Amino acid sequence: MSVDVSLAELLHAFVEVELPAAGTLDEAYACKVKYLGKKGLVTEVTRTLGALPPEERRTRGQQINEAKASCEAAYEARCAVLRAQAEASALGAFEDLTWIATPPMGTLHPVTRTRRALERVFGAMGFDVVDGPHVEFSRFNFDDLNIGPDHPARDMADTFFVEPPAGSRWSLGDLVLRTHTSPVQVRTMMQRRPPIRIVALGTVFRRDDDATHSPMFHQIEGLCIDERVSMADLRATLYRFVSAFFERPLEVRFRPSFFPFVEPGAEFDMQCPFCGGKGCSVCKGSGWIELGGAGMVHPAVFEACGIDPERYTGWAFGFGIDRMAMLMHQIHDLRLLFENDVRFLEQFPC
Ligand code: FA5
Repeated sequence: MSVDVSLAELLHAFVEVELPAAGTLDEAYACKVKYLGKKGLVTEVTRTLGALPPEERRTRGQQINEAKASCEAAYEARCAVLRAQAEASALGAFEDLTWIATPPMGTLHPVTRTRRALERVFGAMGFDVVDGPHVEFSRFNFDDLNIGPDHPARDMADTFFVEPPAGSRWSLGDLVLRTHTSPVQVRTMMQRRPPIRIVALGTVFRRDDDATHSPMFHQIEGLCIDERVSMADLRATLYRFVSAFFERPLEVRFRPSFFPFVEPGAEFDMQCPFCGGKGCSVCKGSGWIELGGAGMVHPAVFEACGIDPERYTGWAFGFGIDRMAMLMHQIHDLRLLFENDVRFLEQFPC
């Protein structure tokens, strides 16, 4: 806006200094009167117009009108702020007499909700939900799953070993915090005879710690054993699961991979439930989301568990529950799930 210096100074004093200093609506109004009232400072400037030559009068008049409009706008804006402040402090002073009757409600943790949803879907598909201990025998966690003594997963760098109680018959190295839910496969095969159709969900532990890896996390394991069970059944089951879980038909694909306890082994992806496979920010444009590992139960595992590999075949799969919760709730850092910050957790009301 083009105004001469004195008009500019008046404008500055009103808009930048006196109006912001007004702490109440009354003070703001007094300030307005001082500048824009009948005897106000800006109005005084208007009175000088008559003494000007006609050609200057026009330009000057326009400048004064613009200055007045700016003052009015600044006044309205300041009043809006003061009104909001007055309202907020009136609310703050208000005592909510119903508060005692409505204490804050707890909600289920997003991982618990995801875990229960998984149990519901697999339960409806005919799977028994079974459990296993967190402190596990190395034998069940590794050996019986065909993970040999030299396998890198056994390394102290990956596994939390548990010191056996003094005087027990176990030596250091015999007990671990389970590194996956797959030892529940072993326990189940040792306890039950086929046909077997179970899922095991629970906490697992690894020496891992970053935005996508936690030292304590959750997995789900699926196991199906019967005569003539095939990789095609596995794929159909995973297809039915993801479609039921996300309530829309979603494709599943396998990529060849290696896990010592399955042969053949695969990693499996599902079509992105957010874009239906077209590509979006969640699936990073690929249309697919990695879920976990799967494959046909290795004959060596059957033998270790006393199941006849000539008669039975089986498949197994496993994936991370926390990653599924992150996907469902669009959480980008896994660690948020375990920091127990109420401000984060209360964003997931039941
Ligand atoms: C396994 O743990 C196999 N037991 C899965 C399996 C079961 C394969 C049956 C074949 C047959 P993996 O190490 O890839 O596989 O872990 C499976 C999933 O757990 C991963 O896809 C990932 O979603 C999740 N996961 C792995 N490490 C972490 C971690 N540190 N924090 C959070 N999630 C993790």
